[in-house]
Amino acid sequence: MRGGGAAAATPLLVRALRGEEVERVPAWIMRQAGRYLPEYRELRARHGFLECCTTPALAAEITLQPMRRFPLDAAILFADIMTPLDLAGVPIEFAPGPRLAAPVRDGVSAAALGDPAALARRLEGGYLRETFALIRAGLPAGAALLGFAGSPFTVACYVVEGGGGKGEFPALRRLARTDAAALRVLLDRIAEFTIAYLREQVAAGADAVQVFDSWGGILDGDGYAAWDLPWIARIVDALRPSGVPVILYAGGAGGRLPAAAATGVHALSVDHREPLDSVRARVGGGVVLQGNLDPAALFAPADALRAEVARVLRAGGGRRHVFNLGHGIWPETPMEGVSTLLDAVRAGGPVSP
Ligand code: 1CP
Repeated sequence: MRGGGAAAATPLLVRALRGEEVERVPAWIMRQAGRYLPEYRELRARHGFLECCTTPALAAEITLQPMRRFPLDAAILFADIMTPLDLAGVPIEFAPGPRLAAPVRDGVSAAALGDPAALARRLEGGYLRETFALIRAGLPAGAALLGFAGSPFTVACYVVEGGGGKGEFPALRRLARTDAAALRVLLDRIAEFTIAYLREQVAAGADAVQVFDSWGGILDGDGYAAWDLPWIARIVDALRPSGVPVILYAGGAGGRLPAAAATGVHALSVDHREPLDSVRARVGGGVVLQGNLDPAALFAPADALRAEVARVLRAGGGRRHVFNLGHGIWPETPMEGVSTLLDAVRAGGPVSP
């Protein structure tokens, strides 16, 4: 009974994120609320996407939907990486990915994107408190409640392009070479929105937060160091006094994972391209690793899926590991796959030190 009542109440996921020895590897699934769930599709048929994100009862209901079906170790707030911009008054539509009628491609538009202080005032004590309270009330015992935001670079990809396009984001990559000052103003502005949004999530009771940097991998090494990591580090620094663990999803980071770890994040969520044991050899023992089953594995027959889960657990080494996919779950995913995956992680057995 290490530490008595208060320590016993700390969710398994949070203890794992702190690097403590845990009784088993915790598991949750990126984008676990959403389109593969019939109850989500049913609710979305009656409500708009942005309405779902910012209405406490709807956001809480969608957050809890996967928790009712599956033995997940964390719930993650239902929202989108563009939600803080929407709250700051930037006109955004979803079809189904984000679309901006007025992409930002110069310093004047970047500076006019909205007022971070006004957003912070609007957020403080607002809808997120009610949303988190509703989620907390329905959360299974022992499960953690995660908040999240996009990285400033990844959000800027959509803001400069005006949408997702082919995922290459040429408009932003061109801007970095033609008007670096404008891109800096934009990233500063988005980082301020993000810090206000994450601070409010922490105040509302988030046990940990994840920063989704889905697109940093499109940059070359110098670009990653220049345009992505400094703004992630700023967010980590801003949250450090709260003591709340920060997970960074570093999609496509590959060889730059050690640089990503140097931002001071508690955990790195890595994509499926490389086994966790070889990632561990490069990043050292100081950071928790999260991941990294290929989302396509959920379509495999149950035995093959179990074997892949076992392989990921072995590569994770049983300690300083949080089980997850290497990227968000696909909308067509069969639900049996999710059950098989989570049962297999739990059956992975007690962790040997
Ligand atoms: O029709 C609908 O219902 C909208 C589809 C949808 C959903 C369900 C979008 C539009 N966003 C979301 C929810 C969402 N987005 C969540 C909460 C779900 C959960 O975790 O349970 C999260 C964490 C996100 C984060 C997000 N949005 C990322 C980062 C994670 C990743 O997968 O890389 C990114 C890149 C986005 C942008 C976005 N929003 C929506 C779509 C379809 C996309 C990506 C497509 C594109 O690039 O065009």
